[in-house]
Amino acid sequence: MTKKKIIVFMPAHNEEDNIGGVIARVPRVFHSHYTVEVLVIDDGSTDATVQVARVGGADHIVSFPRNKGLGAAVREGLQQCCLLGADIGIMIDADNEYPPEQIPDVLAPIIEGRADYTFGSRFKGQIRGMKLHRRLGNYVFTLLQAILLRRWIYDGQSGMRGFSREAMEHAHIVHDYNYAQVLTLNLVRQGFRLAEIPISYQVRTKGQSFIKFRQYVTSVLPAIYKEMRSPVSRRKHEAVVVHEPHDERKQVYEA
Ligand SMILES: Nc1nc2c(ncn2[C@@H]2O[C@H](COP(=O)(O)OP(=O)(O)O)[C@@H](O)[C@H]2O)c(=O)[nH]1
Ligand SMILES: [Mg+2]
Repeated sequence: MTKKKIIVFMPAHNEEDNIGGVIARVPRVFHSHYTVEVLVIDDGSTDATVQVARVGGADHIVSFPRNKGLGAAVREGLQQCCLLGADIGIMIDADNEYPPEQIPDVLAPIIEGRADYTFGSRFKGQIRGMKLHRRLGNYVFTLLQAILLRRWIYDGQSGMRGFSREAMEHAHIVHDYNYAQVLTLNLVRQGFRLAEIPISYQVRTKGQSFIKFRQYVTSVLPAIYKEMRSPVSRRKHEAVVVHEPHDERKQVYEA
């Protein structure tokens, strides 16, 4: 039997201190029907990110000659996954904040055909080291998405997300600066099924966050407006949020 393919992709900008550790922690064999490959989207890094990724075992590296932004990098990651023949894609930040060991958990609802788009959810799981202002910012932007979608979500800014092939093919990211909110608004509005899986998160100990409050707010809010104004055609599924209970065995589906 020919195996299907999972591609784990990482947007990275100057992550030489972290990316090697993330790649090393990606589980390469966890499902008998799937192979696992690692793709790095290097967004014009000026440090040794590319060399560290290559030595660390990345199967594919795509480099932008100049920094374009995280939204552009994730858009490229989704397109490359399709070009490389992935049946499932999962993005994870290259800064060692999210747990690669939980990739199988985050992908389980997609592998089992219960969801098309998944988050590793920090706020349903465990968070270490997040500052109060970041926590509040996350609550506000998550609440805004919940209101716009009229559905409860827990972690609208997660940097660990899984995608079915169909979701990758149809995802649209309206701005280059970021993807977090507009991607969810876009996919859920199209009717893709979202599931959130609790994960544990540890704020980075090396390198620094790219987020600057003023730039973030003035970029993200207009992009959310633009996304909500753009028409989407709905998929065959009714959009539902599948809340994953901590015990995987007792699944509860909420329409
Ligand atoms: N493509 C791209 N990725 C970036 C940029 N800045 C940061 N990243 C990556 O995006 C991910 C999340 O960035 P980070 O700065 O940690 O954001 P935070 O976790 O929300 O504080 C990491 O993998 C970074 O390497 C950028 O300008 N372009
Ligand atoms: Mg980070």
